[in-house]
Amino acid sequence: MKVGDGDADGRRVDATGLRIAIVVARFNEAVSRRLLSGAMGALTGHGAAEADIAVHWVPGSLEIPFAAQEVARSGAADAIVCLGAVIRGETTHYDLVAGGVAQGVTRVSLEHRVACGFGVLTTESLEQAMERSGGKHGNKGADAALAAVEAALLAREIRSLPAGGRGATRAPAG
Ligand code: INI
Repeated sequence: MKVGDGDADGRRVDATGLRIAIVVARFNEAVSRRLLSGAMGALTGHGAAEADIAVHWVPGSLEIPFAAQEVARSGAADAIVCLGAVIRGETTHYDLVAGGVAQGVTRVSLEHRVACGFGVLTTESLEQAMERSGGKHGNKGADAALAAVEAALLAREIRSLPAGGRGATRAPAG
């Protein structure tokens, strides 16, 4: 198997033994709880032990990057799943929150080299958020959880490759 190869559905998602942190925003809590439920179900359904999953609540999605950063700095998690719901409503605050959380989580992931799944919904309405948190458009919490596991396993695999060895990236000759 080459690095990045998947199983039948294209994913490598055996979460057995992984330490996983879920950072979830209380804002729009009804939606967040559905995302959390989807994430927990996906993780335990793919082998993660409940005892290996820590759930950290934050006030709103803007606080997610900070909490994710603290988890990453502590070294307590192999993967971090970020969950929240940013719903446009009538406020321009939406754009600040939606942009801030996406950029912040990406930054934490890259700077701390920890896999982060992004399950923060950005929707026009509560109805759309419901549809994406266990409704007709699936559960983005579950998707984010599996994405984080897949990325964590990929990182583990890449880091275990011998430097300059077979399968590692090399500069082309000449
Ligand atoms: N936080 C959310 O998670 N979703 C939202 O839709 C939202 N809106 O629309 O304002 C929201 N705002 C709160 C924000 O995340 C912070 O908690 C707040 O600004 C305090 O720092």
